[in-house]
Amino acid sequence: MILLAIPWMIILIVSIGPPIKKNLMDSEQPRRILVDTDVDTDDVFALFYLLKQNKSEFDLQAITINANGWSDGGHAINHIYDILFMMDKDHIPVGVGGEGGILPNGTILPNVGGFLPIIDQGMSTAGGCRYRQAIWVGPNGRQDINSNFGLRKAFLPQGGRKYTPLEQPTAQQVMINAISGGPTTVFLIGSHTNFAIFLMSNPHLKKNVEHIYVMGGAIRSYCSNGTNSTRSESEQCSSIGNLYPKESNPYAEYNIFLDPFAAYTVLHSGIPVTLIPLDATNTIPVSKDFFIELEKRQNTYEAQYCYQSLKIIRDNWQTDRFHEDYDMWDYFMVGTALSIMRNSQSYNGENEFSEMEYMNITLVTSNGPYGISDGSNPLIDGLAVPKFNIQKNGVHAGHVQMGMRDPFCSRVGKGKCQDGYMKEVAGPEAVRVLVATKAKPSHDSGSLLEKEFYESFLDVLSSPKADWEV
Ligand SMILES: [Ca+2]
Repeated sequence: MILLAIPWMIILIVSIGPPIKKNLMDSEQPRRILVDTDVDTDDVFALFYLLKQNKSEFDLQAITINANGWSDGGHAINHIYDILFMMDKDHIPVGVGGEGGILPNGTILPNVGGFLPIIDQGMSTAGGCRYRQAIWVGPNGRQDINSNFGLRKAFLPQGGRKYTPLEQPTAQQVMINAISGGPTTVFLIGSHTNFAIFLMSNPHLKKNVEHIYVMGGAIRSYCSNGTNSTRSESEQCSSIGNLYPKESNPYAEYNIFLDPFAAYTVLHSGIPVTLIPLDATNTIPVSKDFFIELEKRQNTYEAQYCYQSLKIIRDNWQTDRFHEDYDMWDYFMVGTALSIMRNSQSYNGENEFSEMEYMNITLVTSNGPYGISDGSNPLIDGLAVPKFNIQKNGVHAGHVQMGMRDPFCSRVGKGKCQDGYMKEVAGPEAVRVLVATKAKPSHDSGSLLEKEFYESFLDVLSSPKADWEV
């Protein structure tokens, strides 16, 4: 019996050999990443954290810019180019927007995207910017973000790459090139316009998108009294979102509100999504202890740029609650995502920095009653066949918020708009996503820094150039 068993053992070993070897080889490949960003200050810190990782582990393939958020296209590109030049990463392609449009029948013309939410894209990139009205133009808004309070030109070195209108690679082309190259993980840290248009235009490339990590949304966000609420409690909170002013829509978070239909398209794409919403980022503000420690650790240009940026924001903060209210939005998402990716055997998102939980959610894109055309919704208004074949009486066919002071949304009592609300639901409309709920405390009980990610961010930012970069 023993002799008879030996050939079978050999066959077994031979047959299981190659797959194990292949897995080992796969795990040695760098993880390919694409970042779509609106180039706010926290996006820059997120890029620092990502680009200072070992390239043989995490390899940033491309950056695309959604220019319907906190910064304008040309400024945003030059900001990114200067950062990449400072970090010796000039090889990374950068794309933004593009001309074109989406026809009334839903046909997406080439190279469209980035300047308007999908719902408003016609034959040009000019429009009412209904959602972008949530972002004010002057000080503390786009004016400051575009220039990073003047620090961009004062601090960053300028390389050879500059924004050139009409010659700039488009976001869509850069996404196609990067994602065609192999399995790619996508980080969305602004509105979802570019990536939703990519998915709608290139269904054959969907298989190359391994996973999507999103900073955005508010699900069970903290109430103003500081307690982490359950859903039923959150509905009693005055606001779970972070729009300003909040009277018209107390539910939405900026990134999602800037293009709810795009975010719905991404969430319901069938690609696995992990979400880092306000629920989690509210628990990791730029604390006073972190700020003091950052000031002490200024041995790299990245740490200096980060500190000087935060100091300007703190010094201009309109209340004395900067250290409680200014959170680590996009860089906490990138930190959590990379930690999850390092733990790729885990299905529950185990990571160093954040508690995680599965939730069943969908995304609100319009407000009931559905199917009544009131002139607010270009997906249905005046069209015999609704755009993108949406249902005439379905969830996309209601009133769409027209602006921050839309009378429909500001009605007393019911009628508060929910465009961009990431809502927990049951049934077929729900998508099961992994959600970050709370930043983890520091592993080191003796540390002055309360959260684990504070320490990691400081370590990464203050680390000198490694051997592989020299
Ligand atoms: Ca952002």
